[in-house]
Amino acid sequence: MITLHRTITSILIGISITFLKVSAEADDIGTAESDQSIIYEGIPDPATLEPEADVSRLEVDEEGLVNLTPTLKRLWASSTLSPSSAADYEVTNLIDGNPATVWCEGAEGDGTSETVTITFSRHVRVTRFGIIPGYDKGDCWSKNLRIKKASLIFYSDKTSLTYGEDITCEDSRKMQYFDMNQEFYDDWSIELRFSSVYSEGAIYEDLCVAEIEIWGEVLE
Ligand SMILES: [Ca+2]
Repeated sequence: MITLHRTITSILIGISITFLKVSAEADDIGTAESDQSIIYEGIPDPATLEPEADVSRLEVDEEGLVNLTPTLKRLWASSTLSPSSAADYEVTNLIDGNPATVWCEGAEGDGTSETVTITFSRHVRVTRFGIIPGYDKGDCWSKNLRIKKASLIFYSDKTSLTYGEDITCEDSRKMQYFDMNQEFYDDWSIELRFSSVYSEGAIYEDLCVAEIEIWGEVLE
């Protein structure tokens, strides 16, 4: 399902779009929060955790892969929808293990070109990327936009590209997995950039994502 043939040209265009987006966002202040940044500062190696430590999200699957999500250093979104009376849409909702809580983009338009950036705190090998590509709560799924296509762009620092892959999601409210094989060192990042959406039934022009998961192995 992953297209492995992303060209350097398209990647460079993507980078240019990033810079353009930064400029555009300067005009959007007041309509959406931006520069959302928080998160896990990293946790100890699972083998060294104290018994009372919360290891609930460090599960190991049948293939021996570790859920690397708790080892993330930073999670950042290019924009975030302002909270409503019903919920907030913070980027941390992407990794809280609850499909009913979501991150929603807060930019003008349908969310294409918006990004979520995941930065690692450890040297890891990522072999599987999982995503629930919409708002997995009641009829919120159909009322909001869902991810159709996105790019996973890998950075060894803020500007140095290492590789990229495209993914296509089903319009289906389940965790969808994409195989990959990429090492990341401390401070290396994956940028998730949305390129098209499903909009059938939507009454809000907000792209929402319920969860992401990153599986692989801790190398050091
Ligand atoms: Ca969630």
